Amino acid sequence: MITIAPNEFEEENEFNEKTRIIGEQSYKTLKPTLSKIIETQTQMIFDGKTQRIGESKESTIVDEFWTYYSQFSSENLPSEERYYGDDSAELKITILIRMFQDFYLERIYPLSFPVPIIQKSYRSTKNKIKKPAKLFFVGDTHGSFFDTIKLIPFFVGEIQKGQENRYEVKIVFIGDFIDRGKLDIHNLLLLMSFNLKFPQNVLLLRGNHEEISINAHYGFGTRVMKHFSQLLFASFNHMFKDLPLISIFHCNEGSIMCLHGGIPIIPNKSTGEYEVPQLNLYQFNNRQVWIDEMDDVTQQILWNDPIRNYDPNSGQKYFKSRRGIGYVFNHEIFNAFCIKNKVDLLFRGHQVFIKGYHKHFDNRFITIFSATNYVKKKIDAKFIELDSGDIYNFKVHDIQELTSQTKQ
Ligand SMILES: [Mn+2]
Repeated sequence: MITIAPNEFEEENEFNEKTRIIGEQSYKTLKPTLSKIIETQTQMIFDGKTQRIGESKESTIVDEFWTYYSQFSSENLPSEERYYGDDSAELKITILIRMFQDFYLERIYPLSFPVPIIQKSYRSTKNKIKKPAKLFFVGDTHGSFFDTIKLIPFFVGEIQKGQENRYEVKIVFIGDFIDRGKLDIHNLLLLMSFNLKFPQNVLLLRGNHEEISINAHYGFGTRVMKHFSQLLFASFNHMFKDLPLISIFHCNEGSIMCLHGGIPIIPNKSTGEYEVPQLNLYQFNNRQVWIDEMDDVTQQILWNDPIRNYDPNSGQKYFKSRRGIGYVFNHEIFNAFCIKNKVDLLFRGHQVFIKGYHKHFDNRFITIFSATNYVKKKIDAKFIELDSGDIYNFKVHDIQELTSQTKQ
């Protein structure tokens, strides 16, 4: 038996019997409401009433949210109790959710496409001086509106620089936008508006908190029910299921993958050995509101972690996670996954590190954490900047060093 050094920042038992029961109850309670949402949406598609971003008057809703959130800064935060327009807030949020869901279902990947992977290629130029793209990766924000409000004006500036100097700018938020921090509804609405305002530049991936048994238990659900309704809580969770799990950027030097948790493992129960899935062949059952209806691979992409203090003499390559769901995996599993899926560099969130990031496995598996306050812990929150022509020399930015400013 090897001893693993205790890690006070690991989310021990984050998923437990209590969360499973709460999740199951919430899911069962919301099921009729969820069916109604699906029915209404399907009818709208049949009636030809779906409207794309930029083609409808509803797009002014995005501008309204965008303008509303522009008044806030780290020094002037919105109240947990007040929402845009108050009386009309729920209706407007519902429209925003619907537009956001359409963005992922229609524009990013079509309804018939089973694998929620977003692929982007930057192989077009071999000239390193002409930079084809700048990529930014943000880890868990967990309702830390205080930090998000600093990040977004910085990114708006970067998008403008990209337009002026003709290179692409992609910003990926790697899940866990809600729970923990009290301003999580605001945090999510701001990120959704940012995504819809700059649809060519911004991507939001699903985290393990964008699932009902977790967000019914860790704060978001309680807040949505208190300030709004069960219907809105159902609408949010119906939308979360359509967020993509993975984004891949193919660059000259190699491919970069982003996902929330970790490498999925298919254990062979009789031999103790394992396989790693080839993701584009794997039959996903990922678009599920509730964790127990997801396939194993999807669950693990959202929940797995790397082993931190690995003893190579132990012979064991993976363990059941102390989080209560999923596995922790070693370097060998990461390498096998990278070979099978042609990945060279991977960025993920999910784990808290006091310095805001951690490089694992020969600096090829990188954890980012992007909230300065996390359950009463002070974190040196970080985000990553990467040039697609020079992927291994990425910059690690300190969120505290960004100044809070009003958006133009
Ligand atoms: Mn997480």
